[in-house]
Amino acid sequence: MHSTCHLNGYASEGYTLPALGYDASALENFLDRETVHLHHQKHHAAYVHGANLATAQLREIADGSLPLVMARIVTQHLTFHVAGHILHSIYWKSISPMPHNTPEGTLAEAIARTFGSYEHFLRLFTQLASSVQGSGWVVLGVEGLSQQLSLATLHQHQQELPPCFIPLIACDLWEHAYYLRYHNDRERYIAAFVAQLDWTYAQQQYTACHAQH
Ligand code: MN3
Repeated sequence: MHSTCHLNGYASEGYTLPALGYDASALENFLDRETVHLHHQKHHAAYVHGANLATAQLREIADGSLPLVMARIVTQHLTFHVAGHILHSIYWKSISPMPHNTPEGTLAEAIARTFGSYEHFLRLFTQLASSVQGSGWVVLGVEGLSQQLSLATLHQHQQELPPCFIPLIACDLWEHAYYLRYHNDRERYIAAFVAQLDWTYAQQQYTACHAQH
């Protein structure tokens, strides 16, 4: 049986908000300090809190402290919040103040093999990001069964994502991610995100996934 990929660096007791890894004002070329601060300390933190709350509620449903009929809605809450937490954790690692802006090594080879070239990948990624309606994400990931690179567009945080999909690069397309600086010009935000891409984490994650097989 195949072992499953895991997200590097996030194993912990319960769900915890990871540190940004850089100052909230360090991305000024891309995003203002207020956007980064609110996004991390309020929005991302709320998903962490929601994931822990839903986990505790499931335990209480199981022991009879809460009504059994709540099980379905609470698991839906759990999925929503855990997915939000995971994607935001990847988002903060997808960008950096001093980005390694070009993929290298085995990941670069896989991108060229899968999409034709890095330029073709960027064209596709940008188009998919632009095509998301309402709140959602565009994600480059590894499909865990066949270990192929794959692209996904998500509605909210969790809808339209195949199972066993390990995200490498994630672009948040919810309005809270960009509205203070870019207002309704999401295209400009997407282009700025691509310019700020850092492939360091994606390469580590991709290598770790393949090392398990
Ligand atoms: Mn967000």
